[in-house]
Amino acid sequence: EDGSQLWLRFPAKNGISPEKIMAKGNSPMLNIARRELTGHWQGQGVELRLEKSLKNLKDGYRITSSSEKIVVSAPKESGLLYGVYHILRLQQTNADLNNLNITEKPSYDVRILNHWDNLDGSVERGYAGHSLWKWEELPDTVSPRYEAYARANASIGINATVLNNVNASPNMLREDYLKKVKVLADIFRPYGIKVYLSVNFSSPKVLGGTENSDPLNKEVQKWWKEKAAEIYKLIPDFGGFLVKANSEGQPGPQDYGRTHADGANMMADILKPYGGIVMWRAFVYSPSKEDRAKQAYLEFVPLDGKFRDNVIIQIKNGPIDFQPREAFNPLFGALKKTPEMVEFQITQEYLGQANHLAYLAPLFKETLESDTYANGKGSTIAKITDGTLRPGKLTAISAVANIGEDTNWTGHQFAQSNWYAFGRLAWNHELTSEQIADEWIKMTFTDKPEFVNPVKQMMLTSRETVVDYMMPLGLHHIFAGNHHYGPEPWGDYKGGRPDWSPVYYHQADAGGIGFDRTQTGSNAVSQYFPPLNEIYGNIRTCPENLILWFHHVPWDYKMKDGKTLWDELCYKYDSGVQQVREYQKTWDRMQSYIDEQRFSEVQSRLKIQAKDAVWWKDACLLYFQTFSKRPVPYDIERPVNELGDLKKIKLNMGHHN
Ligand code: BDP
Repeated sequence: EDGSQLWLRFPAKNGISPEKIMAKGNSPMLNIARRELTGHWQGQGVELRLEKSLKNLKDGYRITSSSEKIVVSAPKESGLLYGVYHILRLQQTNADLNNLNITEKPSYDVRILNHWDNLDGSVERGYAGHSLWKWEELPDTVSPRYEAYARANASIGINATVLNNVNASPNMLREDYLKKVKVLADIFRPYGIKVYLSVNFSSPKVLGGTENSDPLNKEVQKWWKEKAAEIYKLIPDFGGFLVKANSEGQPGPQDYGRTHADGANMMADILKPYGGIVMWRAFVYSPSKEDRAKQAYLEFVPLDGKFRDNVIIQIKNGPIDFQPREAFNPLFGALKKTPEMVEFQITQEYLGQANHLAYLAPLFKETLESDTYANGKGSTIAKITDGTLRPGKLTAISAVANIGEDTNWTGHQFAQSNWYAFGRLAWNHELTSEQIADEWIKMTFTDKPEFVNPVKQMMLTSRETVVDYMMPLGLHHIFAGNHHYGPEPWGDYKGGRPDWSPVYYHQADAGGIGFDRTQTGSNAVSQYFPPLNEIYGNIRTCPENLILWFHHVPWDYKMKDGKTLWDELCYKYDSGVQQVREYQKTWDRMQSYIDEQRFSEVQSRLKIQAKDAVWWKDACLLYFQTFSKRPVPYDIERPVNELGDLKKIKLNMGHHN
């Protein structure tokens, strides 16, 4: 039992006989639906019915049932396939299959994974082994995992994938690579998954030998046009481009004095006749005096209204970078005319990578449910991005994948739940974290309540636990420089970019700690709509879980529970450590309910997590204590490390920033 089956553990016995499936047509997609039913469905007969009148459901479907028959009806075949996975999920979680009356419509049109996979097989911020894509073997050798990947995604409603890193190699667009991409696209297509590529803005110059890659240069436009024709000839349903431009050293339109809109529109015009889209990333910041958290907003708000309608701005959930907790990105809602999509990170770059158990649905939900107030109260990020408040626009949601060639796909057995949770929320963002965890546990392990309940509790609290032992109360980016795994709050890379140094983010000094983003500081609060600018800007009303994100707070500041800030910080770190110890106890009690292999793999990773939590707590408290000059409250665990020793730890996990 190695976890390779993910949540797809349908009964081993055969399913119903082919005669009990009523479906017209023989397309590859319908045949997959049939195969899943004959392989695994053990209930009443199933009718799959295409119904044009249900057009409003898009990729969705209806399910009705009696004891004799289940009817899945949908406007498109993709809906029928998703409906089949829905009933299989119901069967697997032991739901009552009679008298069903279900209507499902996806929250987003494009539900997309972003792989940060390089052509050499490495994966940027990947912690589950090498890339799943075997570029050197393709197009001739086809790994069975390509189809398994497509099936897993289809089972949760993911319908799109970007195959390569946003730090894109121009070579991705070379003819030989496109032929490899075509093979993957052909495998994914019957599972309803479209392929997209990250593109390097300098591709025309690098590959085509044009003088430059200026988006207004006719030669450059011609190159892209021909490239698009070549791509669509191979892959007629190709989805489009994802672009990281003028960000962290990547080339972009600004290299030629053009704007992000000039760059995005040039590509959008070329993809438009084919139905392709451009996902243009808002993750831009430069080493200027301006607070990094403000830069995307400053860059993109003036361009609102200047983008083509097949451009969508892809925005990270927070304004810095996938931290355990961030305030939401103020760009959400600020663009009134331009479609916006969220970019989450499933791979746990900043949440303990593949060693720590962190169930991320609560983080995803926290963002989606954040009220931007852009159109008055109730303007949640979910409603801004799903079309409710911006009707008639392209809708999409994305996340950086945590998938690699590891047998269990994601490194940590529990990291599978984050892939699962993203897919489920992309399909229906109203599902709760608890519902999703409940399904996932039952499908992945067992439905015994003695297992489900404690494990669910552990999952539901796990992200907050990571926040507590790493960066409570709104602290952020105090990771060791290149690998983003362990703590380095003392990091001060003199001579380098200030906004890559931890001391830039926590600002600890004798007076207190935290980044002043109020009017007396960077005034990032002004980028939020009223009343949020006031709420965040006032230390008395700012939510305490973001207090050090928005304020420089005196060490003796009285928190709502009456403790001083310093004591509160100590208790938070300690509670993070204690929680992980509880998870170890919880997990050890679960041994008899599941297989030995997955049990012991999780057990040994929890040991690492417990050690790391202490490492974080000691490093941060001992270091911050050099400023606060106050004792660690006497009833919490004493440090077991010396600050000097912790400062010497160098992990060999090299990376650029
Ligand atoms: C950061 C990563 C870096 C990515 C960058 C991005 O550290 O590897 O290239 O984001 O999203 O989180 O472009």
